[in-house]
Amino acid sequence: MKRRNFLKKASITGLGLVATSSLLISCKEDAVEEATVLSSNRVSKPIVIATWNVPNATAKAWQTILQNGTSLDAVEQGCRVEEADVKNSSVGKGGLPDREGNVTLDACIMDKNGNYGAVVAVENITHVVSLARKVMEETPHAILAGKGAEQFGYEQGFEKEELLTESSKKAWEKWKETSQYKPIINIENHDTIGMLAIDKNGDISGACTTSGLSYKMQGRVGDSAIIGSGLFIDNEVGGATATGMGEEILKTVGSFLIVELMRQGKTPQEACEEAVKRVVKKSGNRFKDFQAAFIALNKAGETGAYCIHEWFNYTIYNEIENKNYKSDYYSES
Ligand code: SD4
Repeated sequence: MKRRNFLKKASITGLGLVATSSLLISCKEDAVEEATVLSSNRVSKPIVIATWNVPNATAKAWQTILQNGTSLDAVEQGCRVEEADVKNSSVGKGGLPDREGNVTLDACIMDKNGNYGAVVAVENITHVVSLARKVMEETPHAILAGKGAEQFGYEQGFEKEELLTESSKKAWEKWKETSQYKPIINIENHDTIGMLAIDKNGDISGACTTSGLSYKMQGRVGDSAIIGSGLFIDNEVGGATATGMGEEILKTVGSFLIVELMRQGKTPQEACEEAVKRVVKKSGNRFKDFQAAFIALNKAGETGAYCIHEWFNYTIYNEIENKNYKSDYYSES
C-alpha cells in the first residue's frame, strides 16, 4: 500500500487528556478526522516517545526529565505507569496470562553508555522494568530469566504480587472454552510499551515492558526484552523500539536495524519503514495476519513511526504537547 508522504491525518489525545488504547481503537474512525498534522520530521529536545496511546506514561517520563532526571530515569518511570495500570492487559499487573493461566512478564532497559539489562518470563513482580534496571546496574549479567529473576527481585526488595486480576482471569477462562490461539491485529496482544527519551543533556535511553502475547505457550519469550529486537539505543545515533508479533520482529532484529540505518544517514521515519518492509518481505504472505510496528528517535530529536497494518499509534511528549499520533502504515491487506 502506498505511503502517504507528507500530511497525515492523526488521532489526537490533547495535553492532559486521558484515553485508553481500546477506546482509541473503538472510536478510531472518528478520531482520525479530528486533526491534520505532519507525521514525520517533528524535531524537539528533550522529548519522550512511546508506543500506543499512553499519555499518563509519557507525562510521567516528561515530569522526570523536567525534575532533572536522566533519560534512563524517565523511561523507567514512564514504563512503571503502564505496569501498574491493571486496565492495560498487555503490560505488568493485569496482563493477560499464558495458556496455563500464569502472567509472565518480559522487560528491558538500555542507557546512554550502551548498558543493557533485561528480565524474561518473570512471575509475581509488577515493575519488571525496574528489575531489568537492577540487573543492569547490580549484577555482572545482562539477562535474568524466570525464577532466578524473581528471586533476585525479592533480594532487591521487590514486592511479591498477584498479577492475574479478576478481569484477566475471566478473559482467560473464556479463552479456555475454545483454546484457540489467534492473536488479533491491534486489538488483542498489542499494547506493549516501548519508550525512548532524550533528556536535558541530550542523552538518549530506552525501555520496553510487556506481558507478551496472551495465551502464549508456557515459557514463550518475545522480542520486547531482547536487545536489538524490542529495543536498541546508541547514544551516538538514536534509538528504536518495537511492538507487535515478537516472533517476526526477532527474526529481523528490527530495532538494531533501525539504529544502524539511521547511522547510515536515514531519517527515523525512513529507517522504520525499511525495517517494516524487511519484516514483511521475510514473512512471505504471513504479514497479512500479524502486526509489527516500530518507533524511532534520533539524537537531533527527530521521530519516526511505521507499522504493517493501520491503527498502530504512538505518543509524543515534548515542550509543546502530549499527543497521540496515528502511524503511517504499509498495508491493510
Ligand atoms: C511480544 N512484542 O511479546 C510483544 C507483544 C506486543 O503489545 O507487542 N504486545 O511479542
